[in-house]
Amino acid sequence: MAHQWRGVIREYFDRLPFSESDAIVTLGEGGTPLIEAPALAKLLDVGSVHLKFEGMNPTGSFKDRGMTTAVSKAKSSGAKAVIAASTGNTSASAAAYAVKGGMQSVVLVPAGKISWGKLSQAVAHKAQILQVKGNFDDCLRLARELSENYPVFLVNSVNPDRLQGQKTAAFEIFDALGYAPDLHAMPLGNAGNISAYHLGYREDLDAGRISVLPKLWGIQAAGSAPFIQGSPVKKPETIATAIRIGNPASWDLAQAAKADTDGSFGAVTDKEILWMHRFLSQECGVFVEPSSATGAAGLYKAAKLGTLPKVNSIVVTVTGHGLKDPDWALKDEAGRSIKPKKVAAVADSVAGILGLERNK
Ligand code: AN7
Repeated sequence: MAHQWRGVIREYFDRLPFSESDAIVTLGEGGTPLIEAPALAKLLDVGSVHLKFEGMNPTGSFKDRGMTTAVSKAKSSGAKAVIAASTGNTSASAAAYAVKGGMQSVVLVPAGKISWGKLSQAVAHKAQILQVKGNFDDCLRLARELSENYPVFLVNSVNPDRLQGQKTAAFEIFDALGYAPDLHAMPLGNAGNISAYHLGYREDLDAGRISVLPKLWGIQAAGSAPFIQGSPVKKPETIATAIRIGNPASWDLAQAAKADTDGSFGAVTDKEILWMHRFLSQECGVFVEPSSATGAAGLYKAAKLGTLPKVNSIVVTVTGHGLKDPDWALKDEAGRSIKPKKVAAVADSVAGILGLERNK
């Protein structure tokens, strides 16, 4: 019988604050693959590692899970327009879901600091895009202020409906494995995602599906690491533009996630991020945007330092697709651009270049 995944609201209807009279705006998000990564397990010297590949969502990032819930609630409340501040992925997602829901979208992005893949999505989905002279934190302050005083509905993760949708990733991991991992790592930016996983695993615990919460690890870019510094960072800098955030909105929720799960925050340099970005593509077959390699990079750093706790199973969320920000894949470790060789269309000469010997 034909079956198609119906998106996270319908798949987890009984665990989300929705009723039959609510509008459901969906693009079929969720149901993303949980991919075993033995090469990473070997690198970390643990029993198993699975990658939750959130780049497989309809707009190419984990944001779609929370966007279906936030935009559905906006639609149900009669909103005509939604607004979001974004380092790129939220704007792509908000723009697409607004179109699906028949609404206008307004997105505020830091000028010159979002990848062109993400910008192209917001343009394609006819968002009203404004490049703000400032960073993400300025964009979010503006978006909040506008939504408080004008008829635009805020769909950033400070909107609790976002976390409701995003928590479904934790449910999916339990449903796929039949258990919760011992440790779960992810990149940490505005802190919506780690807060949502905490919510999801907590509900699994309270429902008796799992007996222990996975240790939640949130990893930041070293130049943009307020959770390591212990206070907001005024001028965040990193090549991982998705997580170039100095003043995370879900500060308290992230602290609670760490405390409640015996978790940890960490930071890795841009070089460490790019190293893991390459490792995931070359050894695991999973192409992610650089920011998305941050969680795995933090684990590898801990393993090298001997601070990775003795655990058997690990899940790493890789949050966005490699095609979002593909320039980094076209550079080698020294930063030189990689240009595939041009050849004449002659088999023998191509074989010679490839170093192949003719079959006997
Ligand atoms: C690929 O799009 O904040 O800690 O405005 O795009 O929940 O913020 C994106 C964040 C990780 C961090 N990985 O997650 C935005 C935005 C990717 C991201 C994060 C983001 P949070």
